[in-house]
Amino acid sequence: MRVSGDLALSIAKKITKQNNFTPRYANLHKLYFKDGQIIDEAIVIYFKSPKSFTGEDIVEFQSHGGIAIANIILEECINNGARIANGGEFSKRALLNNKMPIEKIETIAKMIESKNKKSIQILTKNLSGHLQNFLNEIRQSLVLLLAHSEVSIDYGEEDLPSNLISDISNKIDEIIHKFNQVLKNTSYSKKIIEGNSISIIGKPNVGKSSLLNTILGTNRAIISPTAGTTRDTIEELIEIKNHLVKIIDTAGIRDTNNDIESIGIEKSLESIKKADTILALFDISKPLDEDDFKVLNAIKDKNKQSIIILNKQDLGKNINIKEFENFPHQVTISAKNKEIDNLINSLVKILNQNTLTNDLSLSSKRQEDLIEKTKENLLLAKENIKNEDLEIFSYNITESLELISQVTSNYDYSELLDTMFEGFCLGK
Ligand SMILES: Nc1nc2c(ncn2[C@@H]2O[C@H](COP(=O)(O)OP(=O)(O)OP(=O)(O)O)[C@@H](O)[C@H]2O)c(=O)[nH]1
Ligand SMILES: [Mg+2]
Repeated sequence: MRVSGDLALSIAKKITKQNNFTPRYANLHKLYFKDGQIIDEAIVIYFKSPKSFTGEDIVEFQSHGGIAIANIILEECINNGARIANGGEFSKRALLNNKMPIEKIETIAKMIESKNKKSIQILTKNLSGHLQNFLNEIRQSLVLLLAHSEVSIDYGEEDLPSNLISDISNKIDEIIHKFNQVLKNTSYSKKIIEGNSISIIGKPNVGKSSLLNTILGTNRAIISPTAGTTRDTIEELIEIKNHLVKIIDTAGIRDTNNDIESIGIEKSLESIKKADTILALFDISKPLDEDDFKVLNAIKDKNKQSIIILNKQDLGKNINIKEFENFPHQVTISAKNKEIDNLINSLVKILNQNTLTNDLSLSSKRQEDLIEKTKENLLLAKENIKNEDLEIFSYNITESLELISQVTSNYDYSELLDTMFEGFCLGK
């Protein structure tokens, strides 16, 4: 347990009935109730302000495990003047006391949420000043552009070197290109951090939910011989050979008059659009029908990877596979008999194409928004320099500088703070 703030030390003194705490020393102390009765023994460490995580006085209690002991110590802290921290309050205080820059806090928040090793690998890069360096470089280029422009304004347009406009334009293009790369890498990293979404689609009864269950190794979805069993999409996160994936089971696609089923089918079609990879299921034991063609149509022109899955191989083959000629990935499985190895291999091959790059990625929506807005201003600047509108150009560059400064500097973000920190776990 961690207590932060002006009262931290006095609370520690009251609970331990000790007066001497050497900062940063771990000592075993008895902990007492107010009436003198012993609660437990615990290691108590005092971090004197400003040398602590929050920058304030902090006392940490390392008690024996178990919820009951922890709750009792917590209660005693509260009885002596502490209160329960709000979500992310420790990090918020660290930020306000200049112990940690905002972009680092955003990265840590993402790391806490992370569910696999690859995500951590991506995010730790952001802790080592990658982003700071990148933005400094951009900032220097912008300052240089601004200087060029200001000088030209001062000296009058007759002194403008003939190639100045094209030089400035090219420089802006270079910066925008760098931003685009970072944004692209960010959306790519996000997939790794949040999980590639993989949608299982097909007409009713082909075994979509059976496949979901077999992949998960649990009875997550209801399975039945009645067509139209799954009415709503079901999402589950799972790690497949070190790849985090979000598997989505959907309602079977077919013509229906049932209102509820129709809503489910709308969601299935929506899920095709959102998915990174599609698993399209067909029953190998029956000839393709109209509904199967509807499914094929829905994935035909999509610019994303699809695997054609011929399920129910245990029932024998009665399908014309010519219809699948244009799809490079095809596997035959039995979801019911848990024979899905070739599907997993095929899927892993697709997922392996997402190899990690060393490029920078952003770790929050706030950072992305600021980069997008900076980009917009630079596009305006480019337009204005073409029209030799130097003053407006300078204004656009100044705006851009201000915007990218906000990515890393403790700018005025008071209203942003609460929304940002409430997503944090307690005690972080
Ligand atoms: N023989 C055989 N039957 C299977 C196989 N996979 C699924 N089934 C059966 O097919 C029926 C339908 O399976 P579900 O998994 O509910 O099918 P679904 O595609 O989710 O169906 P909807 O939710 O209605 O769209 C069930 O009776 C399953 O037991 C398989 O590989 N072989
Ligand atoms: Mg189903």
